[in-house]
Amino acid sequence: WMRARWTSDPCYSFYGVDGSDCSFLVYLSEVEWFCPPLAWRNHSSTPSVRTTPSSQILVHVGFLTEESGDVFSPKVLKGGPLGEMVQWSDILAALYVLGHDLKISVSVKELQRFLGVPPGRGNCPLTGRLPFDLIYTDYHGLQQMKQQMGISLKKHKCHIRVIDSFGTEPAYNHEEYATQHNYRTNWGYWNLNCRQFMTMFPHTPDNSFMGFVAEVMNETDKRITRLNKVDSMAVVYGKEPSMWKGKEKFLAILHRYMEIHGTVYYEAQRPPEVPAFVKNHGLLPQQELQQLLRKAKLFIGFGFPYEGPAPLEAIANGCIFLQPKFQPSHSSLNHEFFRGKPTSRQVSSQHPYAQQYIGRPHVLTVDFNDSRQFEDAVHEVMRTQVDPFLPYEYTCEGMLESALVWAPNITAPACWPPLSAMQLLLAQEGVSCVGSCQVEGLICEPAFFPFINNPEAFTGLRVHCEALEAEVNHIFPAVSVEPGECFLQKEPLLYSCAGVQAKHRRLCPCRDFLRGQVAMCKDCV
Ligand code: U2F
Repeated sequence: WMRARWTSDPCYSFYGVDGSDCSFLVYLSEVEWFCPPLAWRNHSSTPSVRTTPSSQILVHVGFLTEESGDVFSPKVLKGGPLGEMVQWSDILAALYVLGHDLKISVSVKELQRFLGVPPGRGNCPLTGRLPFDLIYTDYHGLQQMKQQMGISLKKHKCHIRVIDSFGTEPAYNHEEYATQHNYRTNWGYWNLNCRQFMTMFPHTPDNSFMGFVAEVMNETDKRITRLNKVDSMAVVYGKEPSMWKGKEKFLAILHRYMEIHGTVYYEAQRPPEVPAFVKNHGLLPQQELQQLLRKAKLFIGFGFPYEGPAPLEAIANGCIFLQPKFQPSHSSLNHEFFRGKPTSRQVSSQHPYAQQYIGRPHVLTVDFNDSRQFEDAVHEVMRTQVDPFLPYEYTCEGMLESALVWAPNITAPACWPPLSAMQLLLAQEGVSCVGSCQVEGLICEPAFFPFINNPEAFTGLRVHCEALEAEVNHIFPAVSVEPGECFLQKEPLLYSCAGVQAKHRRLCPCRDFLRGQVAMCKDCV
């Protein structure tokens, strides 16, 4: 059986990143799992996390720079995306609390200064060492770093972490493979290790799950909230008028039973185009939005925005989240919003995390086109009593705990996740490892792929191989249905939980996870 040892470099648990200053050792005969003190959960009070040496970290927020076309910042106070802002502030807070030394840049000028690139001299290789242990950025920032650092970006790429809300799958990330197999998109093909992409929700385990924080109530506030809940009060999820367009039919049904509130941005001269029966508060400051959610019973989404923080905040404030099921699922293949995003992920509802990881009684996911189903759901909301709820991974402690995984002190070798957590499965034909592990109540763990990419793994699953070959394909290791040909993975960057293809059964390394903390397994704590 293969066993591994990690070197103490920034790619501590990343495999096979070539042409960079990272190295990863795999030994066949030796095992050494290094366990950092993850005694977090055993602490009766908040543990001190400032006990390890700090890392020098640059946080370059690309989407806020003028040079990225300023697509976000002018809109944030007018109903535009705030979800990313929520996540960036929590990343900064988490890294700071973990004791790291932070520098923050929101312009290319600052980026140049921090990297030591002389002004006006972009696209030059950096001379000397990179002045940071890690750089957190986004796709806009990555592009800017490439312009500034030229070919030395490749050399230092292991030090980069990319905040990527919707995720990047391995097939889209591998430049040559993406180009040859039609996976090339606007954003992908950086040849990073996919664990370097960090998502807002645990979309595909090929990426790292970073999350954000929503506020939890203390017991007194929970009691008061329970007493003050108004069963017939609904808040609509949508701070831009466009999010309400074409939803008149649902609003009319809802209005038969509930008082409808909105937080739609508007300018004094031009009130928003929402029906007159809606009580619109305008875009609210966080605190006031929380108060509104504490009174409301229902938080209702009409399909957009996808996968934002607000539904978790609403559920944490004791609301039930009612959302549309997407049939068929939305994805980069059939929906404008996802087109060009480096993922084939099938988005089954407005908020798949809420649907899959939270569910009833806090989350109702129904077909809105079926008026009967919709109306039944509204009735269910009104008669169901729920307590405020927040999955642990979105609490302060939970985010810090998973931050020990995604932002460990890089001088400390990691033990995560221990191989003892692995459960190997043979997927059904045409099913991904994400899906196969999920059916068993498990999660696919890409860090285990190197350990199952061998003939013994097929034998262990009682797969009889007529032939065995190693090839470059994002669904391998796998076995073809006919005539039982087994394939190993030749390119470690293409190990993929998400990959799927008809006529093949994939070998899937799954692991268990803690309820409410998907980054952790039972043996991890
Ligand atoms: C998502 O971004 P959004 O900004 O549209 O996400 P939301 O869930 O609507 O809200 C983000 C934050 O805005 C806050 C709310 C959330 O913390 O409490 N807020 C507020 O302070 N006052 C108000 O009146 C209403 C909301 C998503 F996160 C991104 O991944 C997507 O790219 C984006 C697509 O547009 O949607």
